[in-house]
Amino acid sequence: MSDAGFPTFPAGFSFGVATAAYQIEGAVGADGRGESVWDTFCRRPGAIRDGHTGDVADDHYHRWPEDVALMAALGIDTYRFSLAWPRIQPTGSGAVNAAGLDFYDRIVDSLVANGITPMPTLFHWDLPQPLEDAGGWLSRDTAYRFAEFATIAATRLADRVPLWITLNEPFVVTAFGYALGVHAPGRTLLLGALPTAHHQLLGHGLATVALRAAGVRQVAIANNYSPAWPASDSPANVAAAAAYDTLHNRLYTDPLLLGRYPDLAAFGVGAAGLECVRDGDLAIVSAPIDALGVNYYAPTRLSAPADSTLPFSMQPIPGYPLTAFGNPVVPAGLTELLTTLADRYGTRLPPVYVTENGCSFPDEPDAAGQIADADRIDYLDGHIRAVAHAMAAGVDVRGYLVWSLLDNFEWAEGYHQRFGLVHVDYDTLRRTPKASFGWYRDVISAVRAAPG
Ligand code: IFM
Repeated sequence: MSDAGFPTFPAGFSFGVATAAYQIEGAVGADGRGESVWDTFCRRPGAIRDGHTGDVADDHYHRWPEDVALMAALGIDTYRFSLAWPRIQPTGSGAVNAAGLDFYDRIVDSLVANGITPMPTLFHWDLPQPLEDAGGWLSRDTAYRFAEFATIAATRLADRVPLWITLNEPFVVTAFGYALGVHAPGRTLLLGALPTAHHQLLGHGLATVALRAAGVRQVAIANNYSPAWPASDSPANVAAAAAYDTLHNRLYTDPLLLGRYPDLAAFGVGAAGLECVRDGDLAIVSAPIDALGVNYYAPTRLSAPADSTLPFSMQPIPGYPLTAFGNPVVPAGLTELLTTLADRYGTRLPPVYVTENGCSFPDEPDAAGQIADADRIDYLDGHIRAVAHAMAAGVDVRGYLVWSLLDNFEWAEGYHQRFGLVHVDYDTLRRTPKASFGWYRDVISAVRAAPG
């Protein structure tokens, strides 16, 4: 820990780590797993930096006992991971692959045996390819298939898993996957991608009902948020920031917590809203949830658009250190985000978990084999304090999960961004805890010893 003034957290506050299936598992052809959109996208020339794929990743599929042992050594309360839909239901509908369910069953058992609460995410972007071939999230039917998958997974695992997350970052799926084409499935529909926002949220709502029917006690969704900072006080820049805030932050949360879409007029979407929304959908989308997952990495600075495609343009944020990904390190942005959510949604905001927060740096072992990632320690230290500040301001935050346990496949960046507390040598798959691993372990144990 960095100093004696480290904040306290209430007893019961969860510290943990997060991962996602396609980023760590590898073994894409093992034991009956079906193809996902990411398998397909990785084969598209030029889609992924240096042609990397998730075929092997961290080989967590075979090495998970070692990874659970690492988590036990870290002393975490909660492990957030995702269930690969194509491993469990290879074509996205119909037949279930027993070997896929068995894999997650073993992991859940092992976590529980080690005193770690499993927190699964049902969809962290690896849509079964046959569903994409039928329209993917542009198709309303995918929402119903997702609820069916939720039933299958929860029927097997709900007895040991208290809190389930439906979707991870639906904004990224819509924006990167369907609007800009830099993620799978690589569509470039720009605002034509908006129906995928509604169909994902509908899928979330339908899955919420399905999970509860299968005995799940707590349901959440993990959205990524970014405080939208205008580049100046000029009305045009303030309007640009408001437009970005709507598209990134409000579009995926107003329907959940307020039962309505925000005004999308800035995007040329008329007063009637999204045409794909049917009567009764918003009641399904806004079914009560038990927690909101908040993923935070950095704020976004906006100015009036340079061209007419979108009503904003993104600007660098000067004056802060940068991660290897080029994200500015702004811990206060996390406090701002959490207090803004509380102000915006008031009593409708359920308890919050910070379900992802972390940073990539070019960590490599030194001559002695040590990975001295002081910049990650600074990052995490600042952001954990930022959570404490938000809690002191009255925000009900119940947990904080570091992205990520292991270095892993960072989507279009391949293996070039290392986010792990544990270094992975991609030639040997050897795991080496970085200095931040020991630091986080000590934070968790000190916080437990002195609850606030
Ligand atoms: O690696 C991703 C993760 O899959 C979703 N949230 C952001 C992380 C870092 O970019």
